[in-house]
Amino acid sequence: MTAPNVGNPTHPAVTNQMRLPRTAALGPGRGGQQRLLIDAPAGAAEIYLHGATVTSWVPRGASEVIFTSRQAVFDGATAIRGGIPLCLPEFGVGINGDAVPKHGWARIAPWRLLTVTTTDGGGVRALLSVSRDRLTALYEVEVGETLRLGLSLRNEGTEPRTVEAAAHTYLSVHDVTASRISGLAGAPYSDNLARSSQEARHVQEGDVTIGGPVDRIYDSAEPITVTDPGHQRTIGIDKRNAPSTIVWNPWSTYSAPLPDMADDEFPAMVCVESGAVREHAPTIEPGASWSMQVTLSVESTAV
Ligand code: TA6
Repeated sequence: MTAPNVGNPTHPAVTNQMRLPRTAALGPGRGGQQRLLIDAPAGAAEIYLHGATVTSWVPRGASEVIFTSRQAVFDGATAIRGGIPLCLPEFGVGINGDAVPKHGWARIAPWRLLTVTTTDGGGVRALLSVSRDRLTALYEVEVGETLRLGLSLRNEGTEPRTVEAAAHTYLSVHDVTASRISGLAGAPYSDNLARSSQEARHVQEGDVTIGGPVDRIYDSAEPITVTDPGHQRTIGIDKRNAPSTIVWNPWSTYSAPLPDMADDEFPAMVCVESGAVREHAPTIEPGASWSMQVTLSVESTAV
């Protein structure tokens, strides 16, 4: 996938004039929110324009890969609980610890759908964009046997700008306690659940397994594999220019207070997020762009 060109000022289409391929439809989804529904030979997906949130991806012949809570709120204001929200231009409370809204404005902004086209591999490619505060984001979502995400940011301002970005990918797993997350062995990480910053720094030993709340930011750009034995599959995550990997499961401890997540859902999800956050946040010069790519894939382990 080539990075979308955010330098091109002539965006070709607005939503209501766009021609869609026969494998895509734009209309009201949950809560009446605008949703692009894709049902192509290579895979199906749903993308809400609210936050450009991909809430479903089903490669052809496979089952749902993305977790979205049945209690997620679709009101055009609240961040969608699940899917692949985009944290931008801050991750969490940001580098200075005081960012509002949490995870940045882009995940709760109405994105514009610019184009929807078919791909050679029997899939569909959607291009979305949002601009605010002298930052323009272009987001290319290519739905097929793999799910390819390309985020490109352009600094339209006159000063250099440091921006955090992450694809907050909620993966659907059969039983999180049976999953293993490989690819992070040896990576340093910061534990957001540590009592103090002195206790927060660790180095990952072996695979990550989950038997309680986990909320960690790893310094790692390595490809990740998540085993999902109950669904007889492994999920792969490959990235380019995404030096941070975040792993999150709230467990019952932190999911119970969340009104938009049911109490029995935490075992069926794990977030393995790809981005560039904290000390890895890129500084973008005026007029310059920065981009990252994330590719999800699924391999069956059924015998
Ligand atoms: O990516 C992990 C994290 O930053 C956690 O700290 C946790 O709060 C999670 O995201 C969800 O955040 P949200 O604002 O969607 O409730």
